[in-house]
Amino acid sequence: MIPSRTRLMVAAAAAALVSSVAPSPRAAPPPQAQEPPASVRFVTITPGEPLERIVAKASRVAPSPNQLAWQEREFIAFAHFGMNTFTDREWGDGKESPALFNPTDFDARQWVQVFKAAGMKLLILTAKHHDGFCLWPTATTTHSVKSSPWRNGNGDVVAEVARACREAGMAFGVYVSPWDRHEPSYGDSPRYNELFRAQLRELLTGYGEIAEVWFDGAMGEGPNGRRQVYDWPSYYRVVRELQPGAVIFGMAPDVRWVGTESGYGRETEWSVVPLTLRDGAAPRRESPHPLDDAFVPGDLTAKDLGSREAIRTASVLAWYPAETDVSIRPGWFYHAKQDGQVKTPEKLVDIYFSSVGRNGLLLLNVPPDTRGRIADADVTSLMGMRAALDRTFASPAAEARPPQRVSAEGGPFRYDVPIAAGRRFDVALLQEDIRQGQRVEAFTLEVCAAGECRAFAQGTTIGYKRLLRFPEVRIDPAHRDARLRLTIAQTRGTPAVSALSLHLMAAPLRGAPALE
Ligand code: FUL
Repeated sequence: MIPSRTRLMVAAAAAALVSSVAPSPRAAPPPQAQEPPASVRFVTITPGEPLERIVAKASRVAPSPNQLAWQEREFIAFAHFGMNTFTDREWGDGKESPALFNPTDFDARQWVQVFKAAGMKLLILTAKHHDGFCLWPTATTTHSVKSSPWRNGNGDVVAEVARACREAGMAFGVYVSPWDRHEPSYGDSPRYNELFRAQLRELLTGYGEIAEVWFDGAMGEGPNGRRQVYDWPSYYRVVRELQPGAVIFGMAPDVRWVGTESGYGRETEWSVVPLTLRDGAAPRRESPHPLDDAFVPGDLTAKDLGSREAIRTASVLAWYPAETDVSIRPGWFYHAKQDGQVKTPEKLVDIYFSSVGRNGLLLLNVPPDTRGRIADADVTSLMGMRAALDRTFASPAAEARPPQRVSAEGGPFRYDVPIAAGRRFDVALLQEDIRQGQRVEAFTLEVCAAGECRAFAQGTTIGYKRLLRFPEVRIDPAHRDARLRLTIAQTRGTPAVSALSLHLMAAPLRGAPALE
């Protein structure tokens, strides 16, 4: 939806089957791994450095504490709500009368109850979209809830949503559009930058802890015909000062847009990617946010962001993980005419496997309606998705956290996990301990029983989490020695596999029971 983005559809694909391989002998445990070098948030590469050294450097890049906390949330909610909800539009032009904003039965607690039951861990609210209408009673403009009939102009959507989140133990975040089609100062760069920082300050001081600040790159002409030059580093400074625990999404160096709004991430998704820095600017090593002043915002939409080929020519490699945003409906905002087009539980499960299951974070938008509530159709789909995921992951056919490494000396890294006789599975879950970085480049999964191993799935990157689906495999009830074997064929140094398990996919439950 934003002009600078190229839409890129990455189709979901089942893991390819590979042919059977000969059994490998039971290997002796590997020698004690050497103490890994300390991990870092970024590395710089000097021109002409050999690829092997670049790869070794890449293997040391790891998330900041904020990035780690963000990644562990896995599945989070987006709520597009505002003027567009009442005008039935996706992008307002800023000329809308505040009189139009009037939810009839606003209930932030109902949103949070639904999102929590769906397993989402954070809620990001569109505090201001491109039309400039502010959902909080800001002092910076009259174009806000204060001028609306809702709660006689005494309402504050941001406060009610923040409170509902706090009460339910859900983290809270804000989308604040820098592009503002209402604000007269937009395009008068210094003046608007000042106003935007003031809006940020209000949002980041008045509503408790903010876990994520969402900046997209949409931008247009100001009313005076001039183009607004955003002072990004000054925006980051406000966030860093007022909410040191927050990550900044999008036009900032913490979390990147995955590059598509389909909900499908890349099959090979690296969290360590090359970054472009401003000419002559260098990262500030001593800072907790070393890239803020040098970072050049932009969308990374290429198919390959982090392979050996992609990092070969990098000058800086940083931990910059992907957030996958998608809406449960065709639009980002609620439109009654789309009530019949809410994504099914099956589709949502597919999206989950293709976002969380591809080393990304899933940011699923569920737009509240003109009442100010989540509509029934959306609730039903979300609950169906949750039930299917819970049932799929409830009783693994095999599980180890972390799995035991059994590689022979000098051979590829191998891990073995016992599988109970008679079990069936068609899903594999793999995780790397990303506190140490992201290292695995290629792996194969085999099932070994009665002296034979058969490969049933393979993949490239793992990262924080990798989910693979494949045709069902069934362990013969007579095979009491069955084992799952993970072989890492290519890696950037010693891998740290933290979880490995097998599951049987549950059929998504249509018409799952509604919330009480
Ligand atoms: C984009 C916006 O233009 C869309 O309206 C929506 O908010 C999407 C999540 O981000 O940049």
